[in-house]
Amino acid sequence: MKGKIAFEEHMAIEETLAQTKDFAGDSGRFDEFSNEILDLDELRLATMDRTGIELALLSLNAPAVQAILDRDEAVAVAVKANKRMAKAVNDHPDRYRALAALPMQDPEAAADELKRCVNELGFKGALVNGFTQRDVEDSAIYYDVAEYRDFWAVVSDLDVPFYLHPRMNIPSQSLIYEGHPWLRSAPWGFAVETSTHALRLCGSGLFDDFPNLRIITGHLGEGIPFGLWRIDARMRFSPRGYRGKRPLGDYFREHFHITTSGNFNDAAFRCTLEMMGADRLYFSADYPFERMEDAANWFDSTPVIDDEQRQTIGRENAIKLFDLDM
Ligand code: GRE
Ligand code: ZN
Repeated sequence: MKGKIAFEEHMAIEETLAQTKDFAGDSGRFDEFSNEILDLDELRLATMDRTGIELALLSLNAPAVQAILDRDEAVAVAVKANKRMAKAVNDHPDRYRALAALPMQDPEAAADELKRCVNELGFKGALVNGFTQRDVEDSAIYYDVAEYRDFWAVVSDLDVPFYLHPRMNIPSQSLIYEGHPWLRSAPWGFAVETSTHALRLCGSGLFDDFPNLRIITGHLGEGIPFGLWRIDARMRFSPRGYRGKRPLGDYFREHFHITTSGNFNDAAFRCTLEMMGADRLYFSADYPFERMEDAANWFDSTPVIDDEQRQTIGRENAIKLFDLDM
């Protein structure tokens, strides 16, 4: 399919590149991977051309800003990354838009940077890599807590989507993975971490306060669509501490938007489609952690959807979600 729009497509800057080294595959591949994640010109555009991706919304790699302990440094790195993305959009206005990196260490600074990116640079939303650390390594702050309500008010006012992207949990919260480092990372731990954060948002009353908030999760919803019925079923018996006014599934179906990034599987896609509906699903690749070719070859031929739904999920839904001028 031509004309696809993808929006979990990562770039890096010098300051954040090294963090991706462990994820690039064997060490021999890091040079190639570095080229791919740093390049925002011919290499990436040629791959998009080959795979029918017309437009990519760029975002910074993970965990990047969210793992910086010092507030001022976090602001500086976010600003620098956003500047790089703004340049790419400016250089290739038909091929790129951008999602802002945000210094969540300081909710007010994060809100200000989002305002600046949206109002002055034309960014289409934010992509944040899970919880933020702050001041000390052993910290993990989730965005359902009270100090982020004013931040969410700004997201709501701007009316732009917020992509909640995975990161790895901190060691002190990873005892369950002891002796199995692979479990802590992209194959499993990313989804546990990110889905739990998403459920915290749902259970905090956030969406009662801000009924227009739109949260995006990748990887076909980080496992939540598969578990959604059971969450609501069991919540009737153990709702302790749940602060939403309505069943959790209502919030998830109304406020969450889900991409195919890095999860190119018919069975999981069928489940997500059935739980969320075709108007909540979007194509994305997760380049360069995934190959655009793998994402596109699967999406373009999956028998789970017909060609009309392929247009909707591959393109039209994204135009609406981000109010794109195309
Ligand atoms: C991602 O961006 O989704 C990602 C990483 C690192 C490893 C795998 C992966 O940031 O999917
Ligand atoms: Zn990603």
